[in-house]
Amino acid sequence: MKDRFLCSLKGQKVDHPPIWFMRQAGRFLFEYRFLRSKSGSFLDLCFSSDFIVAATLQPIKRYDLDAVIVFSDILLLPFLMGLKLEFVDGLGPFFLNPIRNVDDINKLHDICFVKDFIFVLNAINIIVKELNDDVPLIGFSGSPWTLAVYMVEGKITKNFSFIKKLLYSNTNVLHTLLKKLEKNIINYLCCQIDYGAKILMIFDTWGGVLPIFYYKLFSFDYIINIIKEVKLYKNVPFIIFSKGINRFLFDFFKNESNIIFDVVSFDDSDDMFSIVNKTPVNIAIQGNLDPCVLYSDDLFISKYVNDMLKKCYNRNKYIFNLGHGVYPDVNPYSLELIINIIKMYKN
Ligand code: 1CP
Repeated sequence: MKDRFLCSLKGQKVDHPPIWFMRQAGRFLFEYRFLRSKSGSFLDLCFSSDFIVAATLQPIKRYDLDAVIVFSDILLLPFLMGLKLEFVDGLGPFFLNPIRNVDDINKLHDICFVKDFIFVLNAINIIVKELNDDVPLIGFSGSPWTLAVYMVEGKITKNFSFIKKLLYSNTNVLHTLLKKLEKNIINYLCCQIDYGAKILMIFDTWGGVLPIFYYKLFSFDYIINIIKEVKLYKNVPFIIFSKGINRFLFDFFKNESNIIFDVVSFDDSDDMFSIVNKTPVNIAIQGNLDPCVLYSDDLFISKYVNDMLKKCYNRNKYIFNLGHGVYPDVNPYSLELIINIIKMYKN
């Protein structure tokens, strides 16, 4: 079926739930590792339109998927705003000059759109032509809070002490940084629409490290502002990825009827039954299969996925995905298995 994803978001009947996987373009695929081994650093690859096109299309060439996500990284935005970034194999990203005070924030420059991001935007343009309107391309950005976490901590962290120090001792400085990010993210997402992205996604991977009562002020309100502004420009569907904040969202759904985002990508912490019950019918549900299930054998995967589908298959506006991205050491075959299970599922 053509464009299963957008049909499902419009509430139309689809033959089976749309399927895609977070981090479907990347390290778990042999063909990605092959391309990567022939090229320079990860960052070099992120700046090559040819590589972006190739890596984005790899999963759709291998699997029958209903969306592609542009191969890029949320950390390119702070890099282009002036933070020195390195990706160290096995260790992850490092900012060599992390943000620690207002002077550091003042040194960040606004991105020059479309010039600074032209390598991604040109790639989006080529990919969309190649996809021929059969499946949509998902554009994305990190949330201001999640980007700020990396920019202030400088690297992957366990206790988030630098960003929380800023939050508790210099709140206004943190808001200055979040506001600056918000403005650049809005521009970036609008450009992605201009070049052909049909759906946009905001990754708030670290929202859940905020105390629940601060989540709204330091993360959610910024995400909502971004969505409002971008939708004024063009009304494309928005997915929010809500790692660790289901409790907040369920309370929000109880009290708020005018919801501006279209899809929530749920992590694996709640049972699908409770997600279906607590999410309003006009909001699409995406997720929440534990990515580690993909390490198991066929029988277990099949039982687990079938149990999950029982709880959500008949819900209008349900999109299959994992609760987080595909891990790099997963066997690519297990994705194919899951796709077949969904396609063959009978109620
Ligand atoms: O080849 C390599 O070694 C680099 C590994 C890699 C890849 C393939 C990184 C480094 N980023 C990416 C691509 C990427 N990152 C995509 C496009 C591919 C796809 O989704 O199919 C996307 C959407 C992201 C987004 C991203 N980057 C997030 C948000 C989503 C999430 O997984 O929580 C975050 C937190 C990052 C930071 C990042 N980038 C890379 C690393 C190692 C990290 C640190 C966090 C991590 O380990 O995932």
